[in-house]
Amino acid sequence: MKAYETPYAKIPNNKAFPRGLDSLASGHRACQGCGEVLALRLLLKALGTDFIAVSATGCMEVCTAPFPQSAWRMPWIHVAFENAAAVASGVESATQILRKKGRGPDKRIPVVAIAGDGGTADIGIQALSGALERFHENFIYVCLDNEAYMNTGIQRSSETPFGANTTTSPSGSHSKGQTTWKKDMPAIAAAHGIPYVATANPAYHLDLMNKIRRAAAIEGPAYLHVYAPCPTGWRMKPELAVESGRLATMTRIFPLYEVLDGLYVINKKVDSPKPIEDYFKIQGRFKHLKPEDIAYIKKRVDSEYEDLVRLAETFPVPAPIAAEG
Ligand SMILES: Cc1ncc(C[n+]2csc(CCOP(=O)(O)OP(=O)(O)O)c2C)c(N)n1
Ligand code: SF4
Repeated sequence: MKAYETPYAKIPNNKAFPRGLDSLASGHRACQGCGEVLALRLLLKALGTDFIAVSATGCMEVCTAPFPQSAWRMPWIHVAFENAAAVASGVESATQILRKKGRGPDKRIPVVAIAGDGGTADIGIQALSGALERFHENFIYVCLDNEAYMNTGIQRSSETPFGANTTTSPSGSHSKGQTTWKKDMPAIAAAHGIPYVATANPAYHLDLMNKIRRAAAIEGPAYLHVYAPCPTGWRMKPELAVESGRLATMTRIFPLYEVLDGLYVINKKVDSPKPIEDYFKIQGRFKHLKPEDIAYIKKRVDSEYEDLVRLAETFPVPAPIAAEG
């Protein structure tokens, strides 16, 4: 029981955060209304500056660090598209060795790898799997999932949702957009038996901030899968990023949950979901979908949500430790 008591005992739910300097400076170059940079800012604010960040190539790296400038107020390394997890795990091992030799800081320094869905679920998955398996003590991996390769021109990834129009999964007379379902990265991460896996969404900002702090508090690798609304790639009005985040969770498309040493906790139960059409109609990438396509997606979304509920109910986390809804 102790292993999964730890994150909640250290970081309780809905803890308020002090106002103060953002760890990500203003002045970055993300698009207007970008929900991904909002998520990144909240994550970094929750962590402070006592950590080391490792960024794969992707929107957040491109927008925050055009040489010679950087918006990152902590040690930050930009690595190649495919190897954020490998580099972060090497840095983590180096900090441990220095600590043991008495040459490093006397406290644990989290090393946080940050990558997009392409950098995580596609090209970076081998490095990620290796890092999770090596069980680094202070290793956190954050996938900012904007559901396509955005900074290179909205190409599909294995996280692009079924039916979405991208430049490489176009909709038209012979095609309906993306033909595959989202790769279930949180389940893949959890299958490595690591102590902490969570999904998060910047529309639920305290939940998101507490989750990264829990990830930093536990000893062992942690994986966070973060919903990252992208007005540009999703063909959505810039003011709707947070609204799309709320709808994603309230329609069950992006459920909020944690996996604590293999035990599932749903953080926001959605017993009466909002109509899934509300989510689709604000995003141009879904505008070609027909009622039968939407009915198919709804059926599958509901069935996956029910699987999650079953997982959470079959092996429940003891009540005092479970998250609030
Ligand atoms: C080995 C390699 N292949 C391709 C590229 C070109 N490239 C850079 S970023 C990127 C897409 C990144 O997509 P994602 O990880 O989803 O991040 P996003 O831009 O959407 O935030 C690609 C294809 C590269 N830099 N290195
Ligand atoms: S393309 Fe999307 S994720 Fe990238 S900076 Fe623009 S809005 Fe943000």
